[in-house]
Amino acid sequence: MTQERSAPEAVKKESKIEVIKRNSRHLRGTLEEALQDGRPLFDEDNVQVLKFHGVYQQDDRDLRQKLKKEGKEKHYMMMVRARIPGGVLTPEQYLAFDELADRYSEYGSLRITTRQTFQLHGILKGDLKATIRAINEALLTTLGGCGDQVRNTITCAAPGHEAYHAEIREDLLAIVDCASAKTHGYHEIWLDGEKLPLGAEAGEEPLYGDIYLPRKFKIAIAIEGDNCLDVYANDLGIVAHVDGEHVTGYTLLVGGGMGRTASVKDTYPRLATPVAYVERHELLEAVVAVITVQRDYGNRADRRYARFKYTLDERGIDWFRAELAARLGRPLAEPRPLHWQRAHDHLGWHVQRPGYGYLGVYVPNGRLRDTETARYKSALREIVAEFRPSVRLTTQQNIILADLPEAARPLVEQKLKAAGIPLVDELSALRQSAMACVALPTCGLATAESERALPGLLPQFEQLFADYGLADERISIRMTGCPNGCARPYIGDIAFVGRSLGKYDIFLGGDFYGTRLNQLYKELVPIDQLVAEIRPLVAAYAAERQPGEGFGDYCHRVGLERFRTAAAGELR
Ligand code: SRM
Ligand code: SF4
Repeated sequence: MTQERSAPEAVKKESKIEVIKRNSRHLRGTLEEALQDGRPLFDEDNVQVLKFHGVYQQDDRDLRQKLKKEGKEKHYMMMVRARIPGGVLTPEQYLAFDELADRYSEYGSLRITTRQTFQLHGILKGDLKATIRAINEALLTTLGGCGDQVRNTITCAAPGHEAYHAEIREDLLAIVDCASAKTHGYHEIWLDGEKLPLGAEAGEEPLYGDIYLPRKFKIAIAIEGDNCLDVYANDLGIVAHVDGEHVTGYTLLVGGGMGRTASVKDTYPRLATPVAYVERHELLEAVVAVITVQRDYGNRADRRYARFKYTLDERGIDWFRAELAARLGRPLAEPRPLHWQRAHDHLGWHVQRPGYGYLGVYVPNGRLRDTETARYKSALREIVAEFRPSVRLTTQQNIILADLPEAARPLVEQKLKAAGIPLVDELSALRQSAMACVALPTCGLATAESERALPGLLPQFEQLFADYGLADERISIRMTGCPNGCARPYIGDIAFVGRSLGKYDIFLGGDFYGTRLNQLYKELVPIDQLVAEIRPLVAAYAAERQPGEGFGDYCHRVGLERFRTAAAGELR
């Protein structure tokens, strides 16, 4: 395995965060002391170290102004992100999270993320240790939820009885095991683990070394034909080729990423590029080699350019292929051609194996809570407690209840209906594929609403498409509260990217299969004009589309310029 460091380029000047990482003694920082200091917040160095432990320091942004006026400090609270490889949970683990949300989250909710894990928002500093301990007692961790390391590794959440499902799971867990931080500091801080003797930390991180990766690193394993998880948005995308029963090998794609900064013009989203094919037994070695290339060559001076995509674009894909081949000690095989037949989430009832099925349940923006109209949290708790399904969180923020006996299906569906939770046939195609990131009030980077805004927009868009006889069209709408792209907006048919409170940039022309970046259509559009801005394009699409052509494909084919330059109202 290629874990030794090959000579890195001379690093010009390390960014502040690199220094914090280096001084943290493998992520210990002064967290233990800080947890005892009675203050509601952590200092800046510990805030950075905490991310590696799966914790973000936030404040309730709804309260900011009021507290400021009253001369009080912000209402600090933590977001805790678990690491749940492939989104798979036992019923006991699901119930443990459900209870943690009741006990410690100020919002009383659980949030399924676009990388198929759970986030708990609104955890006060004084409850942090108990929360993290409880997650570990449920045999899960938060280490690797965030920070400059390999993040939650994702895969298609749909279960199946064919051997390749188990093989992919095995390969995913091997990657997770190998790419997880090994620091003992996590156990020392949160689980009262015995402390290592001074200096013994030196060899703790064979893969990451003292300063971990230059930036976050995301890995996804898709199954050939099904891009439900947006494989092209990952630093390392892995596509499993199957012969119907077994995995025959994997195609590797590198350099995907969504993040951009609106004011920094040379930051951009990028689709991962296919670079090589590996046999199944070669996968782990290849994954480690790819990670080490980024570890050794990624930009450690300026975090804005530290993602793998910039390393690759700066040096070129040919350079990368040569570097990877050198690290593996053999020439690379060409990537296999990739074809996608589906990309929607696995909602509704599906046969899993004889006598058993799984039910994909739509969760609006991944937020599990009880409201006046839908009791997501309590209904799912009751169902999981009674029927003991295995639970799978999807990368489109939904939930799959797996291993359900067929006889349980009507009972489960009845419970969902009674709780006001729609089944898949009650949902428009548009709603099934819509996603919004968290944004306000917890995200410190949000410049606009997203999770709280999309539910108000969806009925208007449903009406718009219905007006043109397109109610059943599969169209992906994605919304984010800033350009960072947490709901992967730049590969949706339609995206609204928050720029300032109430104003969004509109992006159009991606495709439903997530294989093409969309284009900026209009900037800073007020939220109440989003539907009107899209209407002329929907009208033209309805009139001019080719058979089977998706909305994004149509926009891409005819070009946005025609609509951009049309006088307002002319095409409505
Ligand atoms: Fe994200 C930062 C939420 C998936 C790109 N993301 C953040 C933070 C932690 C804000 C912060 O740094 O203070 C957000 C916390 C909000 C909150 O209150 O919960 C946040 N990101 C999320 C989640 C919860 C969105 C969701 O609605 O589900 C997703 C959690 C995933 C997980 O479980 O690990 C989430 N973020 C993504 C994705 C999608 C993906 O990975 O498939 C992306 C685009 C892909 C990519 O990484 O390029 C993404 N998040 C970012 C970025 C931009 C990174 C960049 O390269 O520029 C940031 C900002 C940063 O890292 O500086 C960010
Ligand atoms: Fe926050 Fe921006 Fe990510 Fe939305 S896209 S969760 S606003 S960082």
